[in-house]
Amino acid sequence: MNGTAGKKPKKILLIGGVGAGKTTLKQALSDLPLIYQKTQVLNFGDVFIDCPGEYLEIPRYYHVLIDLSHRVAEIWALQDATRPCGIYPPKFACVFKKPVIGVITKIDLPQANVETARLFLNNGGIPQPYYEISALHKQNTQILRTRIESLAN
Ligand SMILES: Nc1nc2c(ncn2[C@@H]2O[C@H](COP(=O)(O)OP(=O)(O)OP(=O)(O)O)[C@@H](O)[C@H]2O)c(=O)[nH]1
Ligand SMILES: [Mg+2]
Repeated sequence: MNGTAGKKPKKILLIGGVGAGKTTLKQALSDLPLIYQKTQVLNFGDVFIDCPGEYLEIPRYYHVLIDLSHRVAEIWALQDATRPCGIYPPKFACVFKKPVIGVITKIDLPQANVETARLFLNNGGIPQPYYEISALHKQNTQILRTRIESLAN
């Protein structure tokens, strides 16, 4: 990761529904090829903890996300802008004792509805402002890189 050489980056937990774009965002920010591979198990990287979307979609796994949150500096909560339903229960972000940062993904797609995605994140108790990005086209991702670099300081 640029700008973090010699420093130990603080970790980020990526949460979001199945297909929200967690792994693609991780790849984009790690300068890895953008290769689709369904996340089947927890993945611990230097910066990101990436988990299967089922951990958010199936309430009996919530405790895993809460346990993982203790290992990270902040949580990035992704919302797919093309998904017509919200995935975060009301005020879900309040269960974490770490900052929760909202990231709206897939804004490049014609069917993306960013306004609705904002409402879903807001309903989940995730505070604005939100990062609105396309990981696939690396649109607005530079600001997230800067965020990671600031965490490493
Ligand atoms: N157009 C577009 N497609 C995206 C974007 N981000 C991810 N995708 C696509 O959405 C699909 C799912 O992306 P993943 O990154 O695997 O989603 P995930 O959140 O890791 O999903 P799970 O591992 O199932 O939890 C892939 O086909 C990606 O290429 C984006 O910003 N724009
Ligand atoms: Mg994944």
